[in-house]
Amino acid sequence: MVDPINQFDRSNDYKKDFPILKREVRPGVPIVYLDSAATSQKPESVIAAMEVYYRQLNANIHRGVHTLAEEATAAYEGARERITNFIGARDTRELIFTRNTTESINLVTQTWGRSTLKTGDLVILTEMEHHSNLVPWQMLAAEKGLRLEFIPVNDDGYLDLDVYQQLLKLEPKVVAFMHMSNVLGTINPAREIIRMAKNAGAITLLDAAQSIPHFTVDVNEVDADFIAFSAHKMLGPTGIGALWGKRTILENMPPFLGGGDMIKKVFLRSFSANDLPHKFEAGTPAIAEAIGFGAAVDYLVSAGMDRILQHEQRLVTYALEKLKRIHGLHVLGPDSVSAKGGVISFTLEDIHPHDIAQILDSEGIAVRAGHHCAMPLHERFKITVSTRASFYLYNDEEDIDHLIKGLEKVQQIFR
Ligand code: C6P
Repeated sequence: MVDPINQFDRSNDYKKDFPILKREVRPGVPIVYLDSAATSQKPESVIAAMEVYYRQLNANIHRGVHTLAEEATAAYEGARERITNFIGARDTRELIFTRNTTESINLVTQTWGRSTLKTGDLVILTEMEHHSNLVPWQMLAAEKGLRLEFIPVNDDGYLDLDVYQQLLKLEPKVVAFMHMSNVLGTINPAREIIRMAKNAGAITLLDAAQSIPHFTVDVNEVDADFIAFSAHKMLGPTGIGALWGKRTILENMPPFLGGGDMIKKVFLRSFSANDLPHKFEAGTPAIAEAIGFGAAVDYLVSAGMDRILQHEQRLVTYALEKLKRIHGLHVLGPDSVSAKGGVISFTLEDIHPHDIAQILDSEGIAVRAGHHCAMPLHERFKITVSTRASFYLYNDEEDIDHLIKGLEKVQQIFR
């Protein structure tokens, strides 16, 4: 009998669905794409869905009564429905299209935060946050006189939940944190963190930019009040993301941007806001991108989220095993896959990550070098930058073998 998981691992049929993975970066040098945490590649079906919109359906939505407008609206709203289902939600009014995770978080700080929080209120974040879940809160804190506290990260790359427990005694109004670290790969125990926050009476925001693309996130199970994510990290196009929020909270929030589509009635000196989700979607939205986002979700559903996580953890196990043998290489974060997704950041002796990434690029290997928009986290580990390899369903062991060979070349050059 064929073991479906093993077969998935060895043959990796998914690669063939991604046209870009067939290209060479230079003649004779095929691409080895290990930068999916920055943005994922797009399968043929996503590219085709967007092309169909432009070739056959192109019209503005929610406005016209002509055939094209009706079909485009149905495709856009159909995508919203599929994405809503994908995260286990039941009500499409709770799924707001934004530009990306960053905009989703800013929507929360600028509407819910600005209208609800008061001077002296406490917001709990973590030391591992991406700048997207730090700077919007810092901006609001400066405007409203809020206090910010941070759950520390221990040396192994996990959040210190004992300190968190103590911080909760200070009665925070908000706990906002990332589900999976884009640097350490740590998968935080979201359900537990949210349960503790709720017991303390706080509203919760989950930055799911790196989790929803790679494993099942069910909104009912994690029970956050807000969840932010981006299409481009989950096989979809750039320029579109989503904010999911609990309806009772969204309904009481003031609108974000003002303009067309977000209104019910407009007078010269006032307006009334539209119903959810349109209240938060001002102006002509990213229609083709929403349709591409829907197609991306279809692809992920047919691949199977559990298989994707299993596959990536298998790759991480394989990669960690090989990386450990490289002298002078230090992996940041958990060295066990049980709480780690498909992200490995590391330092290699005192070789600058930009040099490492450049040499790897000469071999066709794409990795990310720098602070990965997490400067405070790097500071926590007393470094400024690192090199990061990240995986998705289209990667295989061969890609990792290329990475290891590339790193050996880096060492030879610097020796
Ligand atoms: N991280 C990375 O290379 P946007 O840019 O809005 O789509 O996503 C922002 C974001 C928020 N949270 C986390 C955990 C993220 O990883 C990211 C994006 C990319 O790590 C680009 S900096």
